Amino acid sequence: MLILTRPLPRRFAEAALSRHSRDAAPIDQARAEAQHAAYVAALREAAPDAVFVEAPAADTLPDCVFVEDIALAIPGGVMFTTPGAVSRQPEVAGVREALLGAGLRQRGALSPSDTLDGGDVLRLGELGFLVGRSRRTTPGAARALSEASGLPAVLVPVPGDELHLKSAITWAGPTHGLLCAESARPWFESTLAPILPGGAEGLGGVTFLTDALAANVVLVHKTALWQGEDCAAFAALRARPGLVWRRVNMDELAKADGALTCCSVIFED
Ligand code: CIR
Repeated sequence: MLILTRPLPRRFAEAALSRHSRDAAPIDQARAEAQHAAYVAALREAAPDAVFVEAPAADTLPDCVFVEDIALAIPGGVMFTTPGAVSRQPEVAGVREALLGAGLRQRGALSPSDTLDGGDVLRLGELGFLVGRSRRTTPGAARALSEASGLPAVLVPVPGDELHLKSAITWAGPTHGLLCAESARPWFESTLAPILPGGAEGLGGVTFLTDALAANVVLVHKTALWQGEDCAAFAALRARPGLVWRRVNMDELAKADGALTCCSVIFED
């Protein structure tokens, strides 16, 4: 296993893209750095066998901590994206250098007319990928991902005004199933469930969570990292056997629309 992260840039608090008003939600840089460090430490504890690769610090790229948007783990290697926000496109060079330097093989490529944020790519094991059609990700990107990975990549509109698909839904594996924001339940039932091969049941079912932030979990080996507000449905899900749940808090990064999956890329093979 190889896990990619990137240091929180010094200008994160002042300059990261954010859909929140900075007056209402100013970011505390020191607190964000501490939260990010604790997140990386939790990943290290969950995967003591993993090789950790840190892309070079880049203080001129305020969103570069969100490496998920830049590199996709696919069978046999890595596919690099062209992120949908122009200001984020220079992030790719440092991530590429770090991952190819660590020995990963580059697979596939987007056409120049396509963009893709990894936050829109949800891997569902051997079933392949769901790809969110968002403001950041174009339909052609799903075709390129399917070609590069040899797996199906099914395009699905993102719910409501979510930034990314994984802002509303992630998968905690076959024992715990899909975690979906309660606010996205109508979207799930009308749009997503009908196109899931085998339905939600084939993926271990779905649990709706009152806090959308909590619906974004990182699964590494048998540990699931989670954050946000708890609710009865979530507590019941965590009581199921099969995973160790570890709570981390990245609420400073959430002010810049970052959730847990955004800050790492996990290459399993
Ligand atoms: C952005 O707007 O691109 C960043 N401020 C947040 C990116 C979050 N990434 C993710 O959900 N995968």
